[in-house]
Order: sequence, then structure tokens, then C-alpha cells
Amino acid sequence: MSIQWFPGHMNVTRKAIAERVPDIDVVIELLDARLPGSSANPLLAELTRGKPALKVLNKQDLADPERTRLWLAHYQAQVGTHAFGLDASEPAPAKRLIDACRALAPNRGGMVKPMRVLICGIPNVGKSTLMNSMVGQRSAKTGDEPGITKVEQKILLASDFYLFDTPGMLWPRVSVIEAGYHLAASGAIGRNAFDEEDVALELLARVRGPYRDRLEARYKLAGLKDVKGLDALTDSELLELIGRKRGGLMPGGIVNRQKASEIVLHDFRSGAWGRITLETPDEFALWHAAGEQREAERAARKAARLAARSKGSGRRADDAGDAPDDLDADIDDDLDDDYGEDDKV
Ligand SMILES: Nc1nc2c(ncn2[C@@H]2O[C@H](COP(=O)(O)OP(=O)(O)OP(=O)(O)O)[C@@H](O)[C@H]2O)c(=O)[nH]1
Ligand SMILES: [Mg+2]
Repeated sequence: MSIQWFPGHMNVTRKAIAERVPDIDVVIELLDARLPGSSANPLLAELTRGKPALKVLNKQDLADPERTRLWLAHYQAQVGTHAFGLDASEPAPAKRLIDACRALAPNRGGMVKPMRVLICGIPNVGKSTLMNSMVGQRSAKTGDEPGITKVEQKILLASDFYLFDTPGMLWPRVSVIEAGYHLAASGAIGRNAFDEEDVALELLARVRGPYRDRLEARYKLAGLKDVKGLDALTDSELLELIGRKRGGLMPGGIVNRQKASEIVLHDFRSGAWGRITLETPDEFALWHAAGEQREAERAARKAARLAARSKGSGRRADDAGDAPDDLDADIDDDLDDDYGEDDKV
């Protein structure tokens, strides 16, 4: 099942960014250093195409330094892309960022041609925190949940330098399934739009290989006598064990899987497992290719269905205005693709 979250206010943000972009000199896209590939918004890439851009891997303090190096090298190798790691809550690196903006748009500056910088990225990635640290004061509201910033905010950094903070935005179809889980795990997706247990299980599956020692240390799993070895546990059994260890028990000794899942998500988000990154550039490239393939197959299925239907009714496949039964079939098809046959309601 894939996780999707594109509520109406994000569509409003999309339009607002599209309107603002012509007047922008540099775009700063904040990525989450724990999930750089998954947090790169393809919709933003489209909206800001052609503008000098800086990719900032934020929350670096929570990410695996080794993997951050891989991602920075990956982005630096791309023509026209400038990337660097940052911990948005620290004031010092803000100066680096301001200098980088000035270098990208050297013809801007002074009262007549002030620099205009747009800060954008997924919800909860730290846009407002970064803006505050660049300005050197708490101008924008921040908070540890997605959707804190509701409307674009313009702030004067210096008399010749404006910053625009934008509300977090995702994209309508997250075709990389792993990306949906990683976004949910990071706190970028509204809590009603995903199942915590699904996400916790996927998260455990992702980290138990490369970061096994962290899980063992956090939940004191090494050398347990009463359970089979950690490697022999399924993800579901591992979740139960964590619930048991962390007091997630209900009467009768049954593990409260919801509570166990919340513990797992909280521990990841707060950095209690140590510095972890969920994906490498190579892994993400494979997931991305699989996502593209799925999208292509989906588009082909839809085209074939429309062609068959228009043949039956004598209408052209690209006729505008589907009949109600066509619409139902389209929605059914989307549900099958997004949620699988079994999950359809
Ligand atoms: N550890 C860590 N936490 C950070 C960093 N940057 C931001 N945060 C925290 O992440 C949370 C979200 O920060 P915001 O600045 O509100 O994020 P935003 O991108 O503006 O979020 P929306 O406006 O909801 O889209 C807050 O709890 C911040 O304190 C960072 O570099 N490291
Ligand atoms: Mg914000």
C-alpha cells in the first residue's frame, strides 16, 4: 500500500509558489538528511525549474554522517546543483547559506535589486527554523508537526535581502512506495493519513540491517535468553518485543501494538536510536526506477481500458467528459493501484 497526502492547502501552496517563482532569484530546497531522496519533491523541481537552486540537507544532526557524505557527493556531481548539510537550529551555518545565495545570484543586491530567496520543502523539514536562524531572530512560528506554516511569509533579512518561507508541500502521487513510508516516519505526513503500525514495521525492516546495534542498545535486545536470536525474529515479532520491553503491555500480557508502534516512531524521530539515514543514493535510485515502472504500467492499463471502452461505445479514447460509469472505473483503477485489490473499501 502506498501512502499519499496532498490536502487542499498544499494545492493552494503549489499555486502560490508557481506565482512567486518568476520574482525569485534563488530557491533553497530543504531536504531531510535522514531521507534525502524521499524528501525531494518532484513537483517543486518542476515549479522551480531554471532558477538557481541550493539543496540543503537539513536535520543533519539526526542523520548518519557517512550517508550524508554519500548524498552530498551525489548532489554535487549533478550539473548545476549546489548542496550542503545543515543543522537548521544552529545559527552559525546560516552565514554560509547567505553567502551561497549571493554567489548564485551575483547580480542581485542593493536597494534597487534586492535578493529574493524562496525557502521550500516538505512539511516539518525545518523551513521556518532555518529562516529564523538566517534572520537571527524568531520571526516565523515553528513546531514539531507538519502544517505549522499556513501561508507564505516574507521576511526582511537585510535591506537588500528578502526571504520567503512557504508552507510544507508534498505531491499528489508518491510513486516510490518506500518514500511514502519514509516521509511518514519522519513526521512529514499528517497522522490521520497513515497507519502507525505499517510505518513502524517498515521502519524496523529498514534499520534492523544497517543499524542493528542501535536497536539492540536502545531496547536491550542483545543476549536475550527468552527469545530466539534477533535475526530470526520477523519485523512483527521485533515490534512485539520492543512493546514488551518498553511497557507497551495490556492486561493479560498482550502487547499493545499501537503503543509499540508509537514508541518506535517517536524514538526514530527524536534521534533516540542515534544518527540514522534511511536510504543511500543507490538504494533510492532502484526504488525510484521501480516506481517509474509502476507508473508506466498504470498509465498503460488506463489507456488500454479507455481505448477498449471507447471502442465499445464508439467514442474516441480522448473524449472529454467521462460518463459516470467510466469515472467509477477510473476511481476503482486508481484505488487498485494505490491500495491494492484487498484494501479497497
Ligand atoms: N534536530 C533538528 N531539529 C530541527 C532542525 N530543524 C528544524 N528542526 C525541528 O523540526 C521541527 C519542524 O520545524 P519547522 O521549522 O516548524 O518546520 P517547517 O518545515 O517550517 O514545517 P511546516 O511549516 O509545518 O511545513 C521543529 O520541532 C524544529 O525544532 C534541525 O536541523 N535539527
Ligand atoms: Mg514552517
